[in-house]
Amino acid sequence: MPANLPPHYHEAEKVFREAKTTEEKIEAIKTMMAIIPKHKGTDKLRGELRRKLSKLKEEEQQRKKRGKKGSLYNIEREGAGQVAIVGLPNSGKSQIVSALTSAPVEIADYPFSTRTPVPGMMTFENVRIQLIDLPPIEDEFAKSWLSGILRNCDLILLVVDGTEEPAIESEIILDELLNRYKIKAITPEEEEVKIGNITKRVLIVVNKIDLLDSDEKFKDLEKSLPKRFPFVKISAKTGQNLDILKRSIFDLLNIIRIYTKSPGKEPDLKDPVILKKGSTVLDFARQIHKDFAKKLKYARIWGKNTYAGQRIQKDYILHDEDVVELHI
Ligand SMILES: Nc1nc2c(ncn2[C@@H]2O[C@H](COP(=O)(O)OP(=O)(O)OP(=O)(O)O)[C@@H](O)[C@H]2O)c(=O)[nH]1
Ligand SMILES: [Mg+2]
Repeated sequence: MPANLPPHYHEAEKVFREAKTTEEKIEAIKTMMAIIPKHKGTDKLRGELRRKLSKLKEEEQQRKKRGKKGSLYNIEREGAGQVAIVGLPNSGKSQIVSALTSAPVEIADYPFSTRTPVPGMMTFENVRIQLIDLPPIEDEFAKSWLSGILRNCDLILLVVDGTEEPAIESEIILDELLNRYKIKAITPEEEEVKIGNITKRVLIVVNKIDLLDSDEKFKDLEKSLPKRFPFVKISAKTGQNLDILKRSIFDLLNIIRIYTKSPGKEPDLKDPVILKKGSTVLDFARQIHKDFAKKLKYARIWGKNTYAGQRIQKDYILHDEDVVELHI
């Protein structure tokens, strides 16, 4: 470091060292560059400052880009699961979200009416599940942020128009998911894989069945799909089979509801703890409090496969709607 730097410079350097944000750092470096005397002895230092400044500017730009995307289109997860609604234009995606939630979606008889993601909460029994209305899957403008939402969600509803060709539409959407978004659709029986292509469970929703007078198309659908994906046929307009749709969404989320109970008291049936299918008593305790998990000795259970109050060990695998009393 050259010895002949003015005191101002060292002050500016201190500001730089203490700066917390990239913006503050950029300002401090600019000040340092303005103060530093320009001669041979400071050549190296000035070069370093210039490099630092351009790196910081780049960082700042990246951050701004991310911030913009994040604040507009990153949908924060709420409730017991997040479900992305995917399909071709006009298949009724927004109508479905409107029928199941109170989200302010736009429904229109022209294609590409939805341009941005709109989240809404659906209630199934005592759980809330988040649905996200999305633009049509082939919307070029949505590609950059749609990818993030599709990769993040827990389940994809693949909505097809029952009055068109549901089998062909399903194939097109499955292809788009794989080729454009690198998402491999899997059936409930298949294992999720975390390496390579991302895998997601899908539920095919054949919509607008109020306009159909035969079941012919479902036979086609079953026959022509490459795998046996689960499907439900509904009318978002008349509400037909929406209860079945809700139950199917819940089932495919692979979650269970566990109710907590304190000794001698009634269980709290309104506010279940949500866990992944296959979770143990220890996982449940961990979810409630990490100290609980450490101190847990045993638990009692009131469930479908056990007798009332049966004592169970920490590695016992829980089932949907079990009531559990933890003993520490
Ligand atoms: N008869 C009938 N019409 C429906 C049904 N669901 C949706 N529609 C109609 O289909 C048209 C398209 O519905 P939207 O929900 O806007 O379709 P979308 O898939 O969200 O369309 P984009 O946002 O453009 O991709 C509207 O005119 C709806 O009223 C249904 O179950 N039955
Ligand atoms: Mg729409």
